[in-house]
Amino acid sequence: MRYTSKSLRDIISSGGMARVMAAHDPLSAMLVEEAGFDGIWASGFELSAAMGLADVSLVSMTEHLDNMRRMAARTHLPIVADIDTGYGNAINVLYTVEQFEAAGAAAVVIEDKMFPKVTSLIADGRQDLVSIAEHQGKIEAAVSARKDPDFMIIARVEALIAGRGEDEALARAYAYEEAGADMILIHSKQKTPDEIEHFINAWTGHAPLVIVPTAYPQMTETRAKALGKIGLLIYGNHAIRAAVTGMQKVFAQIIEDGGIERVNDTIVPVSEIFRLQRMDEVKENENRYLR
Ligand code: SPV
Ligand code: MG
Repeated sequence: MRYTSKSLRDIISSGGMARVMAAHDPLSAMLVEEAGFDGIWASGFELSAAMGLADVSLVSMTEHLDNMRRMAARTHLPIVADIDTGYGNAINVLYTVEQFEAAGAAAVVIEDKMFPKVTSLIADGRQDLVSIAEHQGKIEAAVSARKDPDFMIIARVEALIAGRGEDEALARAYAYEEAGADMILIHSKQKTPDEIEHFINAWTGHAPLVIVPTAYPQMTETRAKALGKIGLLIYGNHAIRAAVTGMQKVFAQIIEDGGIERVNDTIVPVSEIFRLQRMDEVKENENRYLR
């Protein structure tokens, strides 16, 4: 059974806060599900990194969609697709949203940066934004393109990332809510939660907020819930960072030792990979069907 977009909307509209973890391929998406998160973040940053690329609009929509379909085929959780700027203007957004919904996403996040975008957390990044009116048009296009009313359109405000201050961030957030966004993602790269908490306390809109607390890890789930306005908390890049941590450690040890004997017991056994690959089902099917 695939969860529907409704399951994500259900959590949020009942006043809950959904916890969504990043993934970059079907296996990491499966591990997100097994760990007990409420959804999967189809992160542009993670997919770019997994392809050995910078997160600067190099990965094509087709590559992102292929990965989305593969993740959706192997998991049951709702998938929140990070579609960056929507791959162009409002006309491109119409097609992009249609494609991501058809590929199995439960929600899309569209940011108000100019295409091609530059990754948000980089120091001194070129952070050009489109006008408020242009992004409103893109959000309206996204809303009109969805088929399932429970498919969520999340507008992402990059004004704090671009250093434009809280007043502009709030103006943008209210404008995108007015354009029909179901939720507003407000992003910050400050090293403490102060900036984001100030914005959240100032927000008087009805749309629940979305945060990605990568830069300010002091923001625990308890602290986020206590703010009372957050519908979705995204762990933005912890799958790829965990994978890199694991591989760097093990590869270095093998080089140092000149063999695999010492690392063998420090990593999951091959049987664990067989379990994830459902080899038990393959065996059952062999018994049933192979003559
Ligand atoms: C991503 O994970 O691709 C994001 C979050 O957009 S961030 O990298 O923090 O901008
Ligand atoms: Mg992204």
